[in-house]
Amino acid sequence: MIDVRNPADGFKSLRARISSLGPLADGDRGADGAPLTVGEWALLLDDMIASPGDNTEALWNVAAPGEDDREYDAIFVGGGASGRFGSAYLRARGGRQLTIDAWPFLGGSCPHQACVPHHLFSECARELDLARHMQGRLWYPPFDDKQASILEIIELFKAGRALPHAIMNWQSKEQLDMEYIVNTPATIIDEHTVEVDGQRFRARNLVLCTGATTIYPDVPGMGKKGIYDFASLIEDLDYEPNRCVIVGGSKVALEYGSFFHATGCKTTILTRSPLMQTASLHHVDEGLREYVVAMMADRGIEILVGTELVEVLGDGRVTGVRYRTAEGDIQQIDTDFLFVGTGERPDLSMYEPLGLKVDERGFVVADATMRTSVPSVYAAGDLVGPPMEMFKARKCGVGAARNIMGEHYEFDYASYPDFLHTTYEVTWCGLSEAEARARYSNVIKIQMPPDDADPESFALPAAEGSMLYAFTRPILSGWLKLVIDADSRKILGAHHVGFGAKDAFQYIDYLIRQPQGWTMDDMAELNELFLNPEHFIQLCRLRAGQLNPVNL
Ligand code: COM
Repeated sequence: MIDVRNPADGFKSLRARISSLGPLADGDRGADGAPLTVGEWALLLDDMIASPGDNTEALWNVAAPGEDDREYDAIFVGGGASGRFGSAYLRARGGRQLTIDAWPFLGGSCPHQACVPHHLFSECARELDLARHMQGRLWYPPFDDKQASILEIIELFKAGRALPHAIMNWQSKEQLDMEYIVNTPATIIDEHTVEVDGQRFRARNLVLCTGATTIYPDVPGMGKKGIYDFASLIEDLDYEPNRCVIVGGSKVALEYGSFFHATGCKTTILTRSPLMQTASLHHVDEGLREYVVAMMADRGIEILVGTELVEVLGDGRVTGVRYRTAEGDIQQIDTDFLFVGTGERPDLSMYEPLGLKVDERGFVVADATMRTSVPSVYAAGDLVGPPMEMFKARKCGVGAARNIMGEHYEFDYASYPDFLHTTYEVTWCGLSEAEARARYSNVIKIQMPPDDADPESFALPAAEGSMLYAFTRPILSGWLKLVIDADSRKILGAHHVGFGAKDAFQYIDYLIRQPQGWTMDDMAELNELFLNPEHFIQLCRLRAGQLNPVNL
């Protein structure tokens, strides 16, 4: 083991080893007797990630005897978003926690293979889309479809990911005062006991936060080279794909498909259900869905609905796929890159000693306090099912911590705002128009462009990020809708495709879920900074004078 907690003990050799790994800026050179700096952590983690076989020792950041001898309130198994945020909260409440992760860093898959690279890819997709659309106009040069390399963007991410990892370890130790052991797996002994790095630790509670991984379809040829999911794409891609087929219609399929296609890698999506009509997404407004899918098709992405992958072709490496069409015949596409976006499931084998209740899809059953079927054992994050989103993981982890520390805290993670990226931000919260009409008798909507306008000539919504589209091809500038109960004037749902949409939705979601609701008049009282990406404030103000509001 390497003790990273006590700078006096064995630290000189660790510091010397880190110095030998690469150059350190002056501000990142730790003084003798001082804890590791972010720069030192980054060098160490970069090396551990690049050469795991040479770096098998666990990193211990655990209180020494006499420093804190209290019983642990919780051991968090997994130090991703839920484990790290739950640990930080529990520690901030004065409790004692231990967080364990098999990777050498905290933060989990998010900064390593999932959300952080995905956001980098989404930003690339957006930039590339604009550059391609604007080519030959203003200062935009001609767009060469082969100018963006998927491999190069992934290499860029991998070269930089040790820094976020370093911040997670440094912040968790130096600022959040957490105890952790990383770079070694945990073994569950019973509902209070975990073995890690050859030692047993006991706690009042366990919080299970080990996430989920992609399920691959069970079809012939699945083991070939050239087949990736969001995680193996980062770790294993070693060539530039020229043609992409995506199997599945999940969020991941839309997001990565939009990215691959924007780089110039022609992409086909094979999906059983129409995009955004899968069971894993809820409250999707049909108008928003149609705009999203139409804009993906407009970019040239081929979306084959009702299809099923039947075989992966190739001698060792993927050269094509065969699929069944909606009509039942078998077709073939030549491709050198198959991406799997069929959803994720947890591996629960390590929890067998606990006898946890599991639902029909394979997720751990937990109630709104995050308690599992086993007293004293909590579960959080992707382990308990969708949404596989950051806010839910973090709030679940914090919810478990709050309950462990004696508060009664419930988090209904089944009701949530949602989002995805194509080359746009796509956000939605509250009810879809159809859901609202099923529950309320007098529903109106404020929508841009309105149903009776020609979107090719109606240049709204337009604001940050969409002005160039609005002035060159208005239909590309986005789409938005507010769903309102005209009787109470309360906003029931908000749906937006565009840019900057995510920022607004964090607050709109909260406001419309207040017990007293959030009316179109409340919205009209906000001070909008013109132009703003949502337009909701000024559009509500245009209608707020009406005693009996109608569609806009
Ligand atoms: C974010 C990881 S990249 S965590 O949620 O801060 O732990």
